[in-house]
Amino acid sequence: MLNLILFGPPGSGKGTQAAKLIEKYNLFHISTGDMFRYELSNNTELGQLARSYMDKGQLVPDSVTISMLQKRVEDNPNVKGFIFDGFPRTTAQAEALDTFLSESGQSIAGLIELVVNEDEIVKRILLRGASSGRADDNDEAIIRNRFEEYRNKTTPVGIHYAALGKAHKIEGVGSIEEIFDKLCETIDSLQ
Ligand code: B4P
Repeated sequence: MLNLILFGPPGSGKGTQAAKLIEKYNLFHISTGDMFRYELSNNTELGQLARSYMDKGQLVPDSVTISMLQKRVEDNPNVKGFIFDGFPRTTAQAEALDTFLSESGQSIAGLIELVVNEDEIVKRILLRGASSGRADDNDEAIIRNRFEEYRNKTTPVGIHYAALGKAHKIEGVGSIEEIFDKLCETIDSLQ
């Protein structure tokens, strides 16, 4: 199994690149952001809970996120591997992921970080906000709060995998194709 974490700040292009990578490598895409938005659009209890955090640019609590993610992994035992997009976002999520993967003899092959600066992020997300209908994409203060959450709570995840010798960085500014090529080079070096 090839299990990859696509890492980087909000709006760094994780979702954009994951869509291309799953086609090339035939992997199963898990985006926690997409899962929460699905629950939200169906107005489920989980969706309502997630909305109260997402609309403020805050992370949804670990307890909720980890069990949702674990279930999605366990529901798909026969895939070639997973691309985790937007997960893990805290050290507790990373430790939980490592533990439940190891329980089935699996592990993370690598974490690949898309490096993009804050001003570029704000520009991209506001542009997306014009058409996405996402409440968290339309307000610069909320976008900057998402970046702050990333800086405080999510960057330790990169450090966690760097300590295991599994972290890789890629410049995330440039054309989508250029970034995709660099990602593929890194993934091919892991196999
Ligand atoms: P996510 O859905 O993960 O949202 P994101 O960070 O905005 O997306 P991404 O980095 O994938 O950017 P994209 O490719 O779309 O999270 C949303 C919220 O859900 C979080 O704030 C949090 O509240 C909650 N959540 C999710 N996971 C969680 C977890 N594990 N724990 C707790 N809470 C969680 O790209 C962005 C834009 O840039 C697009 O418009 C795209 O077209 C553009 N773009 C992409 N590549 C580009 C390039 N090379 N050049 C120019 N523009 C580019």
